[in-house]
Parts: sequence; C-alpha cells; structure tokens
Amino acid sequence: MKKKNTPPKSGTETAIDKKLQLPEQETAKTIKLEEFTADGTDELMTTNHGVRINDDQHSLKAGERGSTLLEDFILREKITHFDHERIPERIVHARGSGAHGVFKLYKSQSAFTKAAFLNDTETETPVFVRFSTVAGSRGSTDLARDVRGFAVKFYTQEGNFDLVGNNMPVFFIQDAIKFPDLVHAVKPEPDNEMPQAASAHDTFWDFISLMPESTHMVMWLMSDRAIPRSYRMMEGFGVHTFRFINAEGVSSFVKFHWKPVLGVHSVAWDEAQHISGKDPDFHRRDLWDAIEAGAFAEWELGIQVVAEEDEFKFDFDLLDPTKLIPEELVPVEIIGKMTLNRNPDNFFAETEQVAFHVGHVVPGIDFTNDPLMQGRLFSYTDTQLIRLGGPNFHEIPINRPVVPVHNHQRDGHMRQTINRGKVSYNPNSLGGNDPAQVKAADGGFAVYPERIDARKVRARSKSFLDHFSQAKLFFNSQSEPEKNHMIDAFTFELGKVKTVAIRERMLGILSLVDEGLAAEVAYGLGLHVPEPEQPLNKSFGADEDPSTYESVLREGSLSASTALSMAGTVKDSIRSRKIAILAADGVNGSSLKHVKSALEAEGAIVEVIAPRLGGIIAEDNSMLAVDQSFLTAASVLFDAVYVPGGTNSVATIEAEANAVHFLNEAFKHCKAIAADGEAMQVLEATYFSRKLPADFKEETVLREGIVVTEDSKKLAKLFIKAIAQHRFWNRENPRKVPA
Ligand code: HDD
Repeated sequence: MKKKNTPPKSGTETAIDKKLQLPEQETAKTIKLEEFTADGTDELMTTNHGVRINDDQHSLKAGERGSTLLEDFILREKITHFDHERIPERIVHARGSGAHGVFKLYKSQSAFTKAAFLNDTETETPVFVRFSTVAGSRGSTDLARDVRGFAVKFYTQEGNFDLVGNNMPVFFIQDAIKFPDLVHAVKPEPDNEMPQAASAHDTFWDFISLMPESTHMVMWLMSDRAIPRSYRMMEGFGVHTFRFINAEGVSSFVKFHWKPVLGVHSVAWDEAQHISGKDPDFHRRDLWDAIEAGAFAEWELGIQVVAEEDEFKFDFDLLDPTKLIPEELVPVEIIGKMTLNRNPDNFFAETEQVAFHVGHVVPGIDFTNDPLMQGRLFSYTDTQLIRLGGPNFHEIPINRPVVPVHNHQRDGHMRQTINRGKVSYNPNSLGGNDPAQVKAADGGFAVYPERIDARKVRARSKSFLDHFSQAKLFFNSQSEPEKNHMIDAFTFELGKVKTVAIRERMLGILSLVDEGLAAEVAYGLGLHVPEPEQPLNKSFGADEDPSTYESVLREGSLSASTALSMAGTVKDSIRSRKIAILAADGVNGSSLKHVKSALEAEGAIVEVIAPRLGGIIAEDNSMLAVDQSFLTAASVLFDAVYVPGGTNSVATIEAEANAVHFLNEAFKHCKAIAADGEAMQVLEATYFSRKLPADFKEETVLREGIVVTEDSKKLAKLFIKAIAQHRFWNRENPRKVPA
C-alpha cells in the first residue's frame, strides 16, 4: 500500500534544534540531512504545493489536437521550475566532485590550539569534501592540466571549520588584488571563448611571464601534480600560514597538509589527453566507484607548527603564499585521519550548493596577515551571494552547522528559519537578552589580539621579493622522469602560445630557475634563451619605482627537499587499482580466474575485456562474464593489463587491432603488463616487443614492469608487485615512443 502523502517538513528552528540537541551530537548531521531528503520511493506525485497529480504525461489542451491552455498550473509549474534549474557556476573551481566522511584525531593538539575537534581524540567530526579543477567550466574534463581544489568542511561541535586548500602548497600571486587578473588570464580568451580548461594559451603565459612571483607555482603546475591519477592520490594543502591559539592564549603559526594513504600518483600527459576523450568524468567516477566499492578514500592530516617567536627565522616570509616551509626545516606532524565513506545523495543539493569559506574558522584557529588570505576572507561570501541567490545560503542543508544557530539576523531571500517573537535586536529586555554572547572561556570566538602599529600603504614587503629560490628548490627536488615531464609540459604549453615574444619572455624567466630547463624548452620551441627582460616584475603601482619591486635572486638554505617529489611516495599496495584482462573465446579459464582472484584479493578492481559483450567460452567450456568490449574500454582507463593464454583466445587478441593498440598504449604510458607464456605471440604483435627483457626474473620485472611466465601463481605475484610501483617511467628513455 502507498504510504500517506504527508506535507514536506519545514525546517523550523525549533524542530531542527530539537534534533541537534540530541546527546549523540555526532549523529546530528545525518539526522538533519534526512530531515530534508526525499528518496523518491513509495511516494505519491504532487505539485510543489502538495496537490496530488493525476496526469504528468499530457498538458491541458482545448481538444485533443487543440492549443494548450494557460490555466494548466501543473504544466506551468513544471516548466518554470525546469527553466530555473541552473545556478551560476563557480567563477573558479566550477568543475568538482564531493563526498562525505569523518575526521578522527590521533593525538590531542591542546598544546597548540583550543579547537575542540583538535583536542578530543574520541570525537568523530563529520566532513564534506569537494575536489575540483580551477579553470574549466562545470562540464569540462577532469583531466585538464590544472591545480586541483581540495576543500574540506569540518562540521565541528563549535561550528563549521572550512579548510579551503589546493593540491599544491603555494599560489600564483601574493596579493588578492591580482586574483581577478590571474583568473581572467587563465580562463578561455574572451573574444572566442577558447581554449576550455587549459592554461596553454597566450593570455595565461602573457600574465605569468610578467609576474615572476608566480614562477614557483608554475613549476608545480607544469609538474605531474597537475594531472593526478585520482583525487584519492593527491596531497592537499591549506597553503596559507594560519594561526593556532591554545587555551592560555598562546599563538603559533601553522600550515595544514593532507597526505593520501595511497601515495601521490599521476598519469602521463599524453594519457591525460586521451582520458579527456574516453572518459571526461574519470576522477569523478574513480572517487564515486571507490566509495561505492567500500575502498574508502583516506588522508592523514599533518601540521607544521612554528612558534610565534620563530616567525622571522626563515629565509622567506611565512606570510608569503608563494612559499612553502620545507619539511626538512619543520617536519610535518601527522595528527589525524580523514576517511571519505559516503557518496552524496544528490549532486546539486550537496556538491553544487556547498559553500566553502576561508573565513569559516572556530575558536583556536585564526588568520594571519597573508595578503592573499585577507582578500579571500571577503571573496567567498560575496561569491555565494550571487551563486546561491541571497544571504541565507547557510540554511541549505549541506552548509548548516551541526550545532544550533541563534542570532538576530533575519529575513532575506529564501529564508527557511521561522523565528518566533518580537525581538530581533541586541541588547534587548523584552526577550531576556537572548541569545546571549559567550565568554571566550566558554567557547566564544575571540580574535587573537595581534599588535598592529603601521601606516596605511599600498605596498609589498621586501621579504616577499625572492621569487626564484623555492622554484629552484622544487625543480632540483624532482626525479629525472619528473624533470623530463616538466620540460615536456613547458614545451607543450609554450608551444601552444602564438606570440613569440611571450615564449621568449618566459624562457628568460625559466633561465633564472634552471639554465638546463630553459635550454631544453627553448630547443623544443626552436628558440634561443634570451636574457631575462628587465624589469622582470611589471606589477607595481603607477607612482612607484620599479626597482623597488625587483626580484631578489637568492640561494635558499636547501638545495633539495625529498617531500617535493612524488617518486618517494609509492606504497606497496594495489588497492582500488583498475586492471584489464584481454580475453576471447578459448581463453585459459583457470589462469584467468587465478590471476583475477589474486588481484582482487589485494583489493584491485579487475575487468574482463573481450571482442564483444556478454560472455566468453573458456578452453574448458566454462562461461566467463565480460565487463567491457574493446569498443567501450580503453587502456588509458586502466592501471595495468594482463593477457591470459589459450590458443584461440591468443589468436583472436593478436588479430584484434584495438587489443594490440591497448597494449601499445599501456606500454607507452609505462604501465605494468603481464602475459601468460602462451600469449607471448600477442606481445610480439606490439611495437614494443623488441624492447622486452630477455628474461622475466623478479629484478627484471620490477625494472621493466613486464612479466611473462607459464606459471600463473608466479605471474600473479610478480604482476602485483609491478602494479604497486604505479609506473615504469624509465621506459620513456628515449622519451618519444609511438602508440
Ligand atoms: Fe579560491 C573557490 C582554493 C585563492 C576566490 N578557491 C575556491 C575553491 C577552492 C579554492 C578549493 C573551491 C571550493 C569549492 O569546492 O566550492 N583559492 C583557493 C586557494 C587559494 C585561493 C587554495 C590560494 C591560496 N580564491 C583565492 C583568492 C580569491 C579566491 C585570492 C579572491 C580574492 N575562490 C574564490 C571564489 C570561489 C573560490 C571566487 C569561487 C567559488 C567559491 O569561491 O565558492 O570566491
């Protein structure tokens, strides 16, 4: 029987507050979201005003073949709502994916901060995370070369704390007033709206080549960090230096880090471009599928804490967002773990409407004078006002704190709360002066009383002028393959730039980072490396002397920092990696099944790919299910590939151009490849057969990433070890491999 159609519950303050004041506070978020959820099952269809609908298929007409009547309120309501379904996409970070989860603290940080969620190791703090690219529109590809947003909303018992970071620890500019210029430069060019989700065009590099402060960040952007294998395999950074304040009022500086449990991994640039065509939702799907499969995404939260008295002990300024604190100088202490374990129920309601803000802090966490951070404190509320349509966006379920909200703010577009009584001002006597302000000792937010004694100026501190030592540090810290990828990335991006003067100006800047890098990129562009243009920096006020803004060339105290390379983050795990098995009728079913279950036992996701969908009949006449055909699958969507034996299967695969292409591409993108001894003839049909190792001992496999053996037990063991290494970048030497 259909259940009775009850009117939608209104989110009155009292109803919600009752729920939120349950003793089990950590369940409050779930309860609150359910309050607003319609699951679409076993429900009767109504209009938005609760009237039951009898016919949703036909509009009201004057006769069967007559015109539609204006009186049809059901049609009008439905079409009007549809016409208004879209809201403006985010001006930056429009393309994103979100997930729910929890944060659990390992060890109390009360020595540094009084923030309750960083003090109590018993509390599980609910979180919502949104990952994003920066430049592309909402429907653009996940695999653009770009910075990734990494925004975390902690629903703490003291209110929401948003850590609105990126997967790179520094930023392009030092002052928020340059943000609109940066974004205008990187977005599609305004005359023809091209290119989409790409920095490889004239306006971006024009701006960058005139702004040497962006050099460190573009080194990160041209590194493989800009093309992650998965959101689950990215680091996250709060970027700015924040303040911690403890219960005694003592403040220290802090940088936040997210370290992925699966290590930090990327795809190859050629692969990224192919994925953009084969599956532009690649990262979104990866996160969604992993969570659905129970392979929850995990990061450890790390902090670098600097005592207030050590503020000036570094050869860079802690307030400068183009600088990081090398881990060799201040180690990252791991303090907790975040697990993303639940997909959103509704993309629009949650992922699209979530509103992050750097200004959402809780007692114990405060801002610094980083001029980029200060400008962000304005921008995020401002952008929500246009995007979400008014000042009540905090009432949207995904944005609500899990603790009650009481103040005298009232009314405005789409107000949900029904405030009772006459009193909406403070102080008052008519309402017993409720709600009451809260003493700092009882959890009221009290700002850190930083001493300020200065003149008002539009200027930049001289301590912000060294734009190159950390760019050098980053380049010097990369492994050889990572450096090669950066050279290729600069050559690609500048190769897409049409204006030769911009290419040359950028080469001049690169020569200040590393002459070898500049020379290699210049070679690819068919140019000579010029002397850097003077003055380097074109970012100064009209009445200022450019020389006061000249970059300082300084040798930093470190020549390399291991934490800056991804090479050292390989974990001995193939959990949630995607493996393709290429098979056809006549396959050796027992070795296929053995290898498949060995991979699955290690947490990998294995798919059988065959000439057609349905099933294949193995040598022993058993039927094996097919997951994808060669038409729908592509090597770039997998981490590794295995070809089992079986005479007929091997002959079919060898003759199938898509299968041979699959293997060639997997080789080109440096992935692990395995074949039963019998399937050697398939490998011989590839262009890389001449590069196969003469033997397939463990050392060879772990160097080359290719395993061929008759023994399927040995094959599974070696293949698993090879996949865990992620990629065999040494195959790129010599680098230009056809596919
Ligand atoms: Fe920003 C969104 C991260 C500088 C202005 N930013 C946004 C998002 C992330 C960041 C992850 C997407 C949040 C989401 O998923 O909804 N932004 C950063 C980082 C920065 C940074 C790490 C430098 C350290 N941003 C920055 C500046 C300004 C902005 C300097 C402006 C002065 N950012 C915005 C914005 C956005 C935004 C226009 C667009 C959508 C939104 O806020 O909600 O206000």
